[in-house]
Amino acid sequence: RLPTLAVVGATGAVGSVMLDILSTRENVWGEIRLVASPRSAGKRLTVRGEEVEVQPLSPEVFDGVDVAMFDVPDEVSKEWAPVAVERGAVAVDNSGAYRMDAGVPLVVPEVNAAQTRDRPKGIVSNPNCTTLSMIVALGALHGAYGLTDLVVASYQAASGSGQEGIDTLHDQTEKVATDRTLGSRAGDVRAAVGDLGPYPAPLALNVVPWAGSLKEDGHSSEEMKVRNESRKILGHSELRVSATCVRVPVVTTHSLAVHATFDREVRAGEARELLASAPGVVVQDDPAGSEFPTPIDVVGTDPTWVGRIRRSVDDPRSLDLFLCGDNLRKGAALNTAQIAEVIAGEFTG
Ligand code: 11C
Repeated sequence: RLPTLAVVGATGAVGSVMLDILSTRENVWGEIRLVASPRSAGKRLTVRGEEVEVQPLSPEVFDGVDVAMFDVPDEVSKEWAPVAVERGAVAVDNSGAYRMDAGVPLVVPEVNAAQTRDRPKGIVSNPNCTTLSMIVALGALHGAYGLTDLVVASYQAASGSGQEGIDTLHDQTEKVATDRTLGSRAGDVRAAVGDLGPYPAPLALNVVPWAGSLKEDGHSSEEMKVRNESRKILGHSELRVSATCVRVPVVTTHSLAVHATFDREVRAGEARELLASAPGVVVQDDPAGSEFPTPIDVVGTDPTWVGRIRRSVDDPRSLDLFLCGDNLRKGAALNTAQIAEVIAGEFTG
């Protein structure tokens, strides 16, 4: 029997990408049930070429469901993932609600797929999109050289903030598009864009060194997620991580500049070969030919793209890298789908 899947949050930014992914990957599912808030219920969406009516979130909607994916805010997952589990489903959660819970594995199939089975609460968690946009490549390097330190600067896309982020970036870009004087005086862009949407400063013609909420000692929640989730996924509780998370005027695809230090000396050429053969990683690294990943070229693709691979000038144990990953695909929907497929394998043998 093919397992039944519920997609909770089917109408959101990640949910729409999920329907595309479910329609294009090898089908491992029997029924696919689409679920959303009562506000979006009744809509008809296409998955696997068929129209399916969106059902309102309720305990009964999980009856007969084997795997329930959640792409909803933390508080919704917190309340509803246990309900799905109680009704017999395994929950795969893409919110931050359970990621650091000791009874919930945090899984990236290319790195730690086996941990999917160790789920005492019936929940498997999907990492934050910023962590996910680098961790497949870093997992491969860690396996070979043993990571000790990571210094990360992110360049995060607007769609990390959902549809509201995308709309804000487009609205602001429209407002600044034709006035060629903008950006030459402090405050002129701020006055031109008006509504800031979910951001603390204008995103058009700007970069904003902030993502998430304020945590201890001035770190943002996003920066703490990059640190804590990287440690958990790599099974490396001593890993030293410094992250600065920055929002940039890109619609979709997060980029990261990473300075990674290892237990032993590394060579850029060897690291490049290792990354090129790692599942889920593509190396694009020929600066002489202007070959390196950029978000507008990576968007819509599945792998983690890596370029600008250099050994640190001052430390033979360190590499500098630039990585890009589609934050809605591998960063969210694709990784969730991959975890769900690992679980589906338990049903079909
Ligand atoms: C962003 N990474 O780009 C965030 C969005 O913990 O799943 C995802 C937040 C999360 O704003």
